[in-house]
Amino acid sequence: MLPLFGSVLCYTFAMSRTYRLFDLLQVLRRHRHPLSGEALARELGVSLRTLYRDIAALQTMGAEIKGEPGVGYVLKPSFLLPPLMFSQTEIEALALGLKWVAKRTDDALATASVDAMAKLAAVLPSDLRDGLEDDALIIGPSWKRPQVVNLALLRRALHEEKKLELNYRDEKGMQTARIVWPVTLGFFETTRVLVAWCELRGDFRHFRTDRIEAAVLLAERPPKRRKALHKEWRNILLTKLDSAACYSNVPSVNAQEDKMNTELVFYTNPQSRGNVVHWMLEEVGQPYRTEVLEYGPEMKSPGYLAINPMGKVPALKHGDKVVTETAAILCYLADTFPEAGLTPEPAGRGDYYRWMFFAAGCLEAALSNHAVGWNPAPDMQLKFGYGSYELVMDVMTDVVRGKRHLAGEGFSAVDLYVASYLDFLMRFDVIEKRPEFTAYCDPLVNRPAALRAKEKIAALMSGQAWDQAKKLK
Ligand SMILES: N[C@@H](CCC(=O)N[C@@H](CS)C(=O)NCC(=O)O)C(=O)O
Repeated sequence: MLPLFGSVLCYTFAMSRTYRLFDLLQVLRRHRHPLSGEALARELGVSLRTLYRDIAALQTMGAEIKGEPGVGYVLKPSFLLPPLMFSQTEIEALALGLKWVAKRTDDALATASVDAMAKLAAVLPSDLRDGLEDDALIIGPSWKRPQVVNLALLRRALHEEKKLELNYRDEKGMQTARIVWPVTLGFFETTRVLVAWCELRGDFRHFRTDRIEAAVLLAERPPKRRKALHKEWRNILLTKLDSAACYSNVPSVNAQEDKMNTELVFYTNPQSRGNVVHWMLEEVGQPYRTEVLEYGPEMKSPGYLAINPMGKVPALKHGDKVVTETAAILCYLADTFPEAGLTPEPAGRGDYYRWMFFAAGCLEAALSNHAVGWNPAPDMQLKFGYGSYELVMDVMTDVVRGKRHLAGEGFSAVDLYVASYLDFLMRFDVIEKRPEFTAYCDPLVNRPAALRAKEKIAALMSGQAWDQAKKLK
C-alpha cells in the first residue's frame, strides 16, 4: 500500500505546486510594477518562504523575474507559459523542419506548416520570433517529380488504416493494379516511397509515389493493424544485408554513400573557363580537390593528356570517371548530385538542354571568334552553326530578357553557365553591357556559392603569383 500511497501523495503535491506556479505567473503578469514579496504571498495564500522558492523555480524554467527580497518582483513582458519557451536552437530546429515540410510534402501539409509557423510567431516574444523568421537556414529546391496522386490521400489511408487500390507503373514501364495495406510513407530528398503490404505479391513492397498513376481509398481495413505491419516490415528490412536495396527505385544508401565518398578532383587554372566549374562545385557543396595546371608544358604533359587529350582545362575526375568540356561537367555534376537541385524538373528540361547547348555551341564559338576580331563574312554565315555574332547576341538578349532563370522554376546549371560567360565577357569589355544581360546576371553572380568560388579563385591566383615570383628569384 505504501508505495501507491506515496506516489499519489507525490502526484497531488506536484499538481498543487504546478497550479501555484501558474497562479504566481498570472499575478505577476497582472502587475507592471514590482510587487513586494509580502503582497505576492498574501495574494497567493502562501508563506513568504514558499513564495521565494516558487520564484526561484520559475526563474530556473526561464522566466525573467526581476527583483529580490525586500524590493519586490516584476515579470519581463516577454515571458510566456513555460512550454512555449524555446531556446534559439529549438526555434531554429522548428523553423527548419516546418520549412522543409512546406517545400517537400503535399499542399495540405505545406499549408499546415505555414499556419503552424504563423501561430508560433504570434505567441513568441519578439527576439525568438526573429529567430523563427530568420532565413539563415533555408531549404533548397528539390527535384520535383510530377505527382498524379495527392499525397494527402495516401496519408489518409495510413491514418484511417484502410486498404488502397493502386495503379502502379514500375521502372520498366510495366503497369499493374494492386491492393495494398499502407505501412508508412518515406520522404527522401528526391523522391517519396510508400511502403505497403502488397496483396498481389504477398510481401512488402516499396512504391515510388510519382509512379502511382491512380489510387482509390477502399472502405476495407487490412487484417492487421498498421503498427504491427510496421514492426514486421522493419524486422524484414533489417534482416536484409543492404536494407535500402529493397527500395528498388531509390538509390541504395550504399550507392549514395559511394557517390559521396568518391573523390572529386578538379583540374583548373584560375584564369580559365575552369572558374565556371569552380562556381558549380561550390553550388554542389561536395568536397573536392583542386589541381592547378599552368598553361604550357604542364597542360600538355602525358599525365594530364591522359585525363584531357585536348590538354585544356577544366576537367573533372570522379572516381574512375573523367569528364571534360565545361558544359558537360556542369551537367554531370547536376545529374550526379540531384540533391543540389541544379537540374530542373522534367518540364524545364527542354529549355535547359536547349540553352545549355546553345551556349556551348553557338555562344562559345561566336564569342571566341569575335573576341579575336574574326567574324564570318555574310556569305559564309550559313555555313556556321552560330550564323553571326550579332545574331547570337540578339537571340541571347531575347532569351534572358526579364528572366531570373532560363529553365524550369529555379536556378539551374544552365543559368550558371550562361551568366558566368556573359558576366565575365561584359566585365572585360569583350561584349557590350546590354541592360538585359546585366539584369539577368547580377543576382546570379552574387549567389553565395559564386562569391565563395571567387574567393577561392583569388586565393589560387595569389598562390600562382607567389610561385612565379619564387621562380624569378
Ligand atoms: N571547350 C572547352 C574549352 C576549354 C579551353 O579552351 N580551355 C582553355 C582555358 S579557358 C585552355 O585550357 N587552354 C590551354 C591550351 O589550350 O593550351 C570547354 O568548354 O571546357
